[in-house]
Amino acid sequence: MRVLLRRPARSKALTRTTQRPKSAAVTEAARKLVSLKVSPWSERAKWALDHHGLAYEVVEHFPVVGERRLRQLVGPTKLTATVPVLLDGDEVLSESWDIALYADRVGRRTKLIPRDLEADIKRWTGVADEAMQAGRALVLAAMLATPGALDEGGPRSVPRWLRPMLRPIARRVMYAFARKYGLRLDATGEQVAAFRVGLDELRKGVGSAAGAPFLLGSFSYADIAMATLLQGVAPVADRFIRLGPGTRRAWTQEGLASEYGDLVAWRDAIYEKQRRAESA
Ligand SMILES: N[C@@H](CCC(=O)N[C@@H](CS)C(=O)NCC(=O)O)C(=O)O
Repeated sequence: MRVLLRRPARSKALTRTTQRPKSAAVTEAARKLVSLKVSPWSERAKWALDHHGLAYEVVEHFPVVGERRLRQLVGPTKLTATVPVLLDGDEVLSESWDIALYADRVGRRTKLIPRDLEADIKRWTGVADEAMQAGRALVLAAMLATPGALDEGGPRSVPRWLRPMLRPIARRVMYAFARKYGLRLDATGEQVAAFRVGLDELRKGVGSAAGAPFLLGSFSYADIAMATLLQGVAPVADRFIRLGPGTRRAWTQEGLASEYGDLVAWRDAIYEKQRRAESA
C-alpha cells in the first residue's frame, strides 16, 4: 500500500514521500530513496530494492528546483548530481548500479548481479545508459511540446486550475534541465538513431537468450536495465508506474513503439513476471 508521509520543514525542495513495504530488519525511516518517479534510473533502483524486499521511503526529487539539496546530498566531488540516491545511515549511494549492489549485499534473495555475470550485466547497463541519454533528449523535447505533461510535472500541491498558468515556469525548468545534461533538443534524427542502437542490441540479446525471456539465463539486473529503457519508447502500464496522460504521451515514441513492438512485449512480460505492482 502506498502511504503519503509528511516531510519535516527542512526538506522543502524534496517534498513528496511515499512509504514502500516494511521488512522486519529495517524501519522505513532508516532507508530513504531520493528518486524521480518517471526516470528509468530511479526505477532500476526501486526494482532492485523491491526485488530483495527491502523497505525504504521514497523522497520525490524535483529537477532543477531540488538541485541544491541534491548537490548537498551527493557531495561536491560528483560531477553531475543525479537521482536515484539511497540514504542508509551514513551511507550515501548516488549511482543506480551501486544501489543494486547494495540491495544484493543487504538483501537475501537471488542476486541481481552475481559475480560471474557482473561484466555482462555491466555491459548491458552501459547499453541502456547510452540509449537513454538519447532518450532523455527525445522525452524532454516531447514534454516541452505537450502542455499536459508540463502541467503534470510540478508538485501535486499546485491546484489543477493553476497549472496552465505556470507553464512558462515549467518550460524554464525544462530548459535548465537540458543545459544540465548538455541535451540538444533539435537533433531528433541523431537521437532516434542513437536510441535505436540500444534497441537493436536488445533485440539481438532477446533473440539469442538461452533462458528466455531473461537476457542472461535467469533474471538479473541486465533485464532491469534493459526493461526500464523501454520506458522511453512506450511507458509500462500504470499499475507499475502511474503517469499522467500528458506525461505518458510525451514518453511514448509512436514510431519506435511500433517498430520495436516485440521489445515492448518482452518488457511487459518481464514486468508481469518480476515486478511488484505499485499498488500491491
Ligand atoms: N549514472 C546515474 C544516472 C542517473 C540519471 O541520469 N538521473 C537523472 C534521471 S533523468 C536525474 O537525476 N535527473 C534529475 C536531475 O538531474 O535533477 C545512475 O545510474 O544513477
